[in-house]
Amino acid sequence: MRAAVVSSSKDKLIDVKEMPVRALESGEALVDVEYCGVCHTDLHVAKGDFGAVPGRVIGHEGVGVVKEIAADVTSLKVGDRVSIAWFFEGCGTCEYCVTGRETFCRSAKNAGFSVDGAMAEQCIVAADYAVKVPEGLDPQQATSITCAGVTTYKAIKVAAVNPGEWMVIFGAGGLGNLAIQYAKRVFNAKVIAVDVNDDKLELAKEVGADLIYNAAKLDNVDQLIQKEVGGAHSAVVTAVSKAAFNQAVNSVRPTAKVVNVGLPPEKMDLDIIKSVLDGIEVIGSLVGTRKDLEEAFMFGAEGIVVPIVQPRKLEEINEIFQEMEDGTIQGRMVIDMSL
Ligand code: 8ID
Ligand code: ZN
Repeated sequence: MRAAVVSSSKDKLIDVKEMPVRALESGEALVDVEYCGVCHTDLHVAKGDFGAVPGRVIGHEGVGVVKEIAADVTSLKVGDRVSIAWFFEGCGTCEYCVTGRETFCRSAKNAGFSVDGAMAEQCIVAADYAVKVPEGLDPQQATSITCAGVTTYKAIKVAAVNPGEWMVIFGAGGLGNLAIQYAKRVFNAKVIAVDVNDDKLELAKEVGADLIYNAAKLDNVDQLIQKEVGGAHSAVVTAVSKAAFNQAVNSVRPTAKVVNVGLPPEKMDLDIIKSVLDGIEVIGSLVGTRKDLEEAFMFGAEGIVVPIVQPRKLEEINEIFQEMEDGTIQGRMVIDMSL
């Protein structure tokens, strides 16, 4: 099978090459991958931001059809359409797994990082962890919900926003565009989008943002948000820049939750006095559970949330990463394995 593999050469991030497919073991299923979205996390993995993983097949916004199951698998059958997400498998027995916090399982496996992922013609999954894609949801759009959608849907739950409250979303890229849609159309919040790129902000407006700010053109976005709405009730930060995390804390009103989602390999500055006097909570949020993904898919299947996707060839992965670095992608690029 053809696969996108983290390169060990310094000249490029990814090698597209032939890989063998091993035999299935207990509890596993073999999936013929149809599509796989390109998440900024794949770029972090390829660059070694979480530790070098040369030889690893990347990809965790995978969607495909089950081709084969191990003899003991009962949760999937041949022909089912399933997703391949970053949360690939948990231990199933630890305090996190048994209390609805399975993504924090200390021995969780992550597709495209600690185990081979979905940016390949075929992928072996842990059958009980491969969430089914519902009927009526376009498989290409489903890829975006498999990571960008579920991650932002979950982050908004963590932010505990109430209907009619202001939520500020930093970063209007692959995750941010869906964060705006979930915040607006599912949680009924009023949404402020902040990005450094006018095209992304235009698209943010089209999908429902009430207010948009370009942080590259205005150097006091946080103060503008304080002036305009009295500070947001909560913030979700998907930007890949420390500056946005700092601005988020300064954009919210007292007792707000600031939910950290983006993964720039940097440290944020947190004013201790402000955090205490204003009762600000800063919380990390990591993808979503299988149940969160099932819910996030449902809003896609019902047409309430509509991912913006563009099909690309597997061989274009290095160019797509360059476009991601340059900030020129609108919505999500999706590898179409049939191209
Ligand atoms: O579970 C998680 N927490 C999780 C799941 C999936 C992805 C976290 N992530 C992480 C990714 O690893 C990445 O660090 O979320 C981040 C965003 O992923 P993405 O949405 O896939 O990336 P993108 O499409 O490149 O969008 C990033 C946006 O941030 C904007 C860019 O213009 C782009 O639209 N941005 C940047 I870079 N600097 C900004 C700034 N200072 C900014 N927006 C506002 N202010
Ligand atoms: Zn992702």
